[in-house]
Amino acid sequence: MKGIALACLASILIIAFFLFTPDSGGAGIAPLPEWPESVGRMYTEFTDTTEIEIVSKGVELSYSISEIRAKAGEVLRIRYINESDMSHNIVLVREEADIRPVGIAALQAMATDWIPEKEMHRILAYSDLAYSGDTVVLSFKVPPPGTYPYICTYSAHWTQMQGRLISIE
Ligand SMILES: [Cu+2]
Repeated sequence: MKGIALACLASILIIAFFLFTPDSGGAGIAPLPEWPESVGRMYTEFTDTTEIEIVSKGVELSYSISEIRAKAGEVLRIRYINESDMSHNIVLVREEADIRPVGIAALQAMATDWIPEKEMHRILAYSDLAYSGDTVVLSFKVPPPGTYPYICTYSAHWTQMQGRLISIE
């Protein structure tokens, strides 16, 4: 009987502890996600202007950096070095839902270097088309906090050739 009473008391104390312990932090700011060290695919340097280099090599449809973290409002300067065997570009769109319409429309936009004029409202920034061996530079102001996909719109590469710019406060 004494044992049961003690167990009850212990339970009440545990419940009371969780009920009355204040939340830690409390500022309402979600912590930034952790990024794996090994990926080597992001930049977190915060200066007024951040310059990064993105490279594509060989026949793979990919960017050497597929995740960029940058501060909203700063100028991000991307040097895109195309060491691959094909042409590529970098097109930054407003949201995930823009990838497909921009990618599909680009298939009929050869005359404008694969930038579809009718979908410009979905595009935030874009580079020149980089032919094999070319380096192109793309500069833009990092948009408000959020996630912005970037894709290659050359010849249906958009289905695989993607990255994400994560704008943080
Ligand atoms: Cu491409």
